[in-house]
Amino acid sequence: MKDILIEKAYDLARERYAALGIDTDQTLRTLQRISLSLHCWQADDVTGFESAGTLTGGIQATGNYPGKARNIDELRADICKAASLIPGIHRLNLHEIYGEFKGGFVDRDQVEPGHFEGWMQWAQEKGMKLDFNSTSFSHPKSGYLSLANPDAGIRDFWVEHTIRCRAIAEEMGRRQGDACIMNLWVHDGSKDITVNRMKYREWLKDSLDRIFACEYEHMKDSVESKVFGIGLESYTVGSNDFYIGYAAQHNKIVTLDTGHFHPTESVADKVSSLLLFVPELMLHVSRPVRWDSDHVTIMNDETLDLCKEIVRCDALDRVHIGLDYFDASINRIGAYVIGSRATQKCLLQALLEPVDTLREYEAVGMGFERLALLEECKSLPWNAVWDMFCLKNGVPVGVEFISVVEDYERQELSKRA
Ligand code: RNT
Ligand code: ZN
Repeated sequence: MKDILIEKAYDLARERYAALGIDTDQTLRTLQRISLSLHCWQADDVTGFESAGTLTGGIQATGNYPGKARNIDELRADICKAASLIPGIHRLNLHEIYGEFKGGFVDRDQVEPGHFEGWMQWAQEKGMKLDFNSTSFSHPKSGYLSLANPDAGIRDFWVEHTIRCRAIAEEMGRRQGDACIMNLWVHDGSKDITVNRMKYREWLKDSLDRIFACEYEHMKDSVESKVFGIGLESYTVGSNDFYIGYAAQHNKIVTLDTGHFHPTESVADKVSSLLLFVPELMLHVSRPVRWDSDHVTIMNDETLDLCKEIVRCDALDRVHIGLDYFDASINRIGAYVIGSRATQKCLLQALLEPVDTLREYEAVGMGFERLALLEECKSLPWNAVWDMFCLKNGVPVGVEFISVVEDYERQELSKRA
């Protein structure tokens, strides 16, 4: 699209929004400051570089579209390509199984910051900050239970793993001069009716207490619940209630994965409640289709509502926005770009909301006016502001990124067996 057309459309949009008291120039500056935490695992279907084993832990990447990243170099190239099509400066969210093990096998209770030295250097060169995750799945000792395993030896193994992951996150945070968030999600659960639900939760709580015993300065802990995993349908040790209680008591960040709740539950509505009791939130923005399917995030009502709640709570500095989906059925770089840009479009619309006026209406019971304005906001020219954001950031505007992804597929991805 011609720059002049984008500028003209933006000027008109600026006036439309100004009439409602919204300064779009300011909005662009605010959006510029929001970094997404891009999940490294979309490029290779959550495989990582530890072993070529299968994905376990109740999660699944479905599809076999060609071009999956097979090694660190390919993964890094893919992430750079995706990042070049997403406006703004973003973070990278790594899992422990993405360490640089240089052909050797490093078990999870042996991992060290040195295995991420290459990532830390690479991230610094690229101007990307890192977040981190311990990895309980895809390992012979995973079974159905890791940190909540009745076998003390297995619990100790995973406690040691997670303690080491926190030390890695601390090193990442120290080096990048900005806290690294380490997310803890374990798949622990049971396929069938469980009659000692309390016992496993006691073990999980005890393991967490041991893991968090050491205080760090440059990393922050977040804990992620879910409803159920595949093969673990009847009981999840780390449920929502469990982690909300734990996080509130221990001042930890709660991770809200948008696929980890009952399908009609509003994740957006959790933001204001949680922020009264826990310091910060981490999001795993995803798209559940009938279950925690991890479809590519799109600009749907759920994501829009979530972003609006963050802005309405004035909580942009307390909510970290990560993505978590893994679609192996389409071009994986395209999947990154679609999901990231969709999340940013939702944030933009949230920032463009005339919330002061809406709140004035609400305060005096002007329900019709509030609903009318909310409806009108949906068709205001936010897309002209979005196009300007892309233009200013030097990334393709509108559909232009599609052909860039196609070229990359022809030149790079198609050569991967
Ligand atoms: C699984 C959780 C978890 C993982 C990633 C790979 O249901 O959402 O966050 O998707 O850590
Ligand atoms: Zn998640």
